[in-house]
Amino acid sequence: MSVVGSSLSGEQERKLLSLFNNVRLHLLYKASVHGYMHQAFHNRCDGQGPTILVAYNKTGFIFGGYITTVQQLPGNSYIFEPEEMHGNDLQLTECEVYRVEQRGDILEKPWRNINWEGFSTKQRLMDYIQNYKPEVNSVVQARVLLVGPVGAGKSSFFNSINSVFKGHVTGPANSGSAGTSLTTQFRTYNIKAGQDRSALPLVLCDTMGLEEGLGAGLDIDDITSVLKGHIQDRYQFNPSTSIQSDSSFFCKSPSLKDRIHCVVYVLDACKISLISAKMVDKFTAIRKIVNKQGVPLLVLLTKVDEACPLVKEDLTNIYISHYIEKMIREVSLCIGVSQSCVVPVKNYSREFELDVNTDILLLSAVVQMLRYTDDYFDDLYQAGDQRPETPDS
Ligand SMILES: Nc1nc2c(ncn2[C@@H]2O[C@H](COP(=O)(O)OP(=O)(O)OP(=O)(O)O)[C@@H](O)[C@H]2O)c(=O)[nH]1
Ligand SMILES: [Mg+2]
Repeated sequence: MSVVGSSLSGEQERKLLSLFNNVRLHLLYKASVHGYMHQAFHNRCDGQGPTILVAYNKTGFIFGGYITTVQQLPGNSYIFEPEEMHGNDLQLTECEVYRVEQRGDILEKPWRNINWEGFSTKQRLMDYIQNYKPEVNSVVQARVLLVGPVGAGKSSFFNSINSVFKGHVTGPANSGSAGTSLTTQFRTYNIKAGQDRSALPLVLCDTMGLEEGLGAGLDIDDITSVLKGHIQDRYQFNPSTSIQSDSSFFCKSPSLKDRIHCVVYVLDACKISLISAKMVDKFTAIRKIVNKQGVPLLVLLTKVDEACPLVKEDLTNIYISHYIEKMIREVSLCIGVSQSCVVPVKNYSREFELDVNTDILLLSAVVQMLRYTDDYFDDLYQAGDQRPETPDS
């Protein structure tokens, strides 16, 4: 693969860098390579954060401008002297756009260790998941509940894990964008793996998205029923009322295998700073219910690719990205969990083919879910209590 090089000389680059404080430049777009088209420019430069545009003309002038976001372009104007700026020559010989990266954007040491050794790591994680056995004889599958705001990536997470075990990207669970939750039913998904396509010892339970308002989105009382194992697959959630005990989807006497063993809050990394106080209140209310049932809680931070350009460019930057590390700290404060409970992932959203690093991150998240499930069973036995036999406690 050929690397696209800058047209700036070393001296010119140093001069440009001296206008900033401790930054480095990353070439995103070069017109002679990527094309002079509007679309090519926006495809490569939108959503990249602060950028600098450098234009070269026939007369030998090098000029340009700095903006914090490409979307900011229309409407912004400043006064300059054309003769001084570009010698009245707008016939460009080249045009480049660089992302301006603060040197502090990248941490010197990863804040969490992960082995990016490609297929061997992926296989090891898949083997761990396939061979997982809950520590209780009466239970063969860990039951993990995904809850979170509308559009956070709950259904996409199931689709992504299913894809990893299928060998290519699939999309059985409805995922996409709508004003309200696209998922309206309670779904309990099995994932098939291995040559005999047997079910993994894991069931991912997908729910309707949470919404701020009362009577909108997933009903909090329904979460209690799901946790206790009362709600069955394909129950149609009703935001204005919780499930009734005479519903055909209501299981009157669930056992330990029907209960939820691990709860996962799914949050969109791009929207952490936008989470409203009302949504935080909802999280707190759910957390109380989850704690009361003695179920461990994990937080899945999705869309890390959209949140951080360094991660979008290369997923293995995730644990050296200063921005993602900051995000994890914010999430842990907002939800009130330790940072080790927050797991970042990138779901498959538009790809056809699998990518090994995406898979490693996704599978690592599942391994955490299984470890937390073990904690749930450990806790049951250590407490010596009879919770499994008395699901209504
Ligand atoms: N780039 C990117 N897009 C994602 C990621 N996860 C989900 N998406 C996209 O986000 C949108 C919403 O994802 P869903 O999986 O439908 O979200 P959900 O939480 O199930 O939403 P509801 O069922 O509506 O509550 C879809 O367009 C996905 O393709 C991710 O990690 N990265
Ligand atoms: Mg969904």
